[in-house]
Amino acid sequence: MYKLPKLPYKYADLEPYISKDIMEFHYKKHHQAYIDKLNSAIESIDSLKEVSDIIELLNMLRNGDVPEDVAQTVRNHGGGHYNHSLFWLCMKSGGSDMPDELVLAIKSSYGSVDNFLHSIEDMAMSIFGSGWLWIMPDLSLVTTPNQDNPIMATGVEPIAGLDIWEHAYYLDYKNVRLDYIKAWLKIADWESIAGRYFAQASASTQS
Ligand code: MN3
Repeated sequence: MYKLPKLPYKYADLEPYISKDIMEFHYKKHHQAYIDKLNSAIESIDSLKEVSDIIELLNMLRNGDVPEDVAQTVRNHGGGHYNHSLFWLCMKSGGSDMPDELVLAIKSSYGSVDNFLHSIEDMAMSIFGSGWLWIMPDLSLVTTPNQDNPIMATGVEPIAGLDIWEHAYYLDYKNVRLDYIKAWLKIADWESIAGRYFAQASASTQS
């Protein structure tokens, strides 16, 4: 059975960029609902209820090891659980500076950090309807609709995720998605994102 992960900050800590009201509702209502619906879908399925790692469950989904009658529920709500768990870790009160090594890697792919940040804005703006923007371990940017994520398609874990559902910003920014994206970039926890970048880079060197 899956549980809400502990938030690494308080609901109000991301203000003024994301309000306490959005954080509290997003975490306690939306994320909890994904977990509840995922748990109730798998509680009677022996092969799934023993799996305690959401990444393993999403890989089973990709490999066709989730029974067809619950596959869409696992996709929507298991995706919702994984995506939000990563999303919370990508933010921090006041944000954090990019470590130098990450800056170097970004410059070699994008020419400059500004280009990279503008690419994030452009890609996130291009999403039609609800979805996510992902930063991948090779620093490429990927978008997915609904609560899908790259693990479902390729097994590769993103290093950061940005929630582009209206529930993530409407209360603060109404329909002005770009203002939300720019605000998110001010509270992005680049140290946390870089930690996942370096972990995956060293894992791929060893394999
Ligand atoms: Mn959300």
